[in-house]
Amino acid sequence: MNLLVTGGCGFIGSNLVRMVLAERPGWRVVNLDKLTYAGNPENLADQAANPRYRFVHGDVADGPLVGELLRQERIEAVLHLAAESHVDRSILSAAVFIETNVRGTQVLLEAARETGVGRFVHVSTDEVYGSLGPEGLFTEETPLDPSSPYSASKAGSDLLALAYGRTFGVPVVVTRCSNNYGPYQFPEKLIPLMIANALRDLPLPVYGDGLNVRDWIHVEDHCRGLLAALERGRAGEVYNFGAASERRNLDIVRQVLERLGKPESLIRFVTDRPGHDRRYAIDAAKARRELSWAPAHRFEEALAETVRWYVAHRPWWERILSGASRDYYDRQYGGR
Ligand code: NAD
Ligand code: TDX
Repeated sequence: MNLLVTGGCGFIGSNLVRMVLAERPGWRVVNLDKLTYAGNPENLADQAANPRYRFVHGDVADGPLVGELLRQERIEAVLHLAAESHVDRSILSAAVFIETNVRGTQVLLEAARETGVGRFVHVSTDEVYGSLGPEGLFTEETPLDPSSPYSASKAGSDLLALAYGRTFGVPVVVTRCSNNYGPYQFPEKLIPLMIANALRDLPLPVYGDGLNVRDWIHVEDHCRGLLAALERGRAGEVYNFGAASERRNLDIVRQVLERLGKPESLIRFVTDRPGHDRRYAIDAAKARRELSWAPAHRFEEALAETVRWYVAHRPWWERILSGASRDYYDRQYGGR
């Protein structure tokens, strides 16, 4: 099988490429990644010499490049992860989210249509459903109601993917997963940011009252779900992934501090994120039933293991934080 992974140098993509190469010995993986601020080839340095792996530096929105790559590599399946992925950045500057997430997805779908790929997994997010109140879960039938430019761009790309399925017969599967955590997550997202700040005795910026709820899933469980969707998903269908691990942000921040032996006085309540969704929670019954998928990690143990990973890989995140992302950090948190 010749597989194209887009965004393979990011957090989920790099975990996924490593898993595929280890667990699907007959597969060849081509990784198309633009190497934005979030793309780090170091995440896959251990695979650079693998003869079944090829990295291509390029933009998913570059039509001629994408078409040529699919033909030249005889791509049979696509796992599309490339995206601008951070809500706060989409609030500061939305245009690139439309360019990559919406237009980039359409360009890939068009190339998949032209070359007749056998499966196209579009990797989306539970954020397209908007916010829940205190009760209830997102199912695949929940209406789309995105709150941020990021989630609106993901909802737009989901609809394009499903439309390419209906209109042109592209065998598309859309997946919507809850918040991921684990190794190689860019230290702008809640868990790695809080670990990196706590380790440097810097303030931990908690938005609003800290009582917003996210439904956490370990990145390996998500990656296994994506493989299951690729291999067993029905074309034209949507599958939610989640691990039934709802936690309040403040409780996670406290757990991180406790694990690191740092004081709660590092917590700083800062201005809330505009349009901040209150609660996400996933009903993953369809994926369990149809894909024979189930998450394997339990949150508290896996969070402890994740904290240990960031402690052991301090040079990895320090290199990232010392670079261009510093400017973003100053813009996002500077006035607070
Ligand atoms: P990430 O920001 O860590 O990685 C994104 C990757 O895409 C980077 O390597 C980046 O260089 C690449 N990229 C960005 N624009 C590109 C372009 N125009 N062309 C080619 N490559 C480009 O993101 P992530 O957290 O790994 O998320 C991956 C996917 O999973 C995204 O589509 C995201 O919406 C989705 N998702 C993420 C989560 C989560 O909790 N992180 C949850 C559900 C869904
Ligand atoms: O500094 C912070 N302080 C804070 O309180 C940051 C960065 C976040 N938060 C809060 C906001 C959210 O309630 O923590 C929660 C999680 O925030 P993020 O890590 O930014 O994730 P979220 O906005 O929930 O989106 C994530 O999950 C779904 C990913 O970034 C998306 O790519 C994915 O689609």
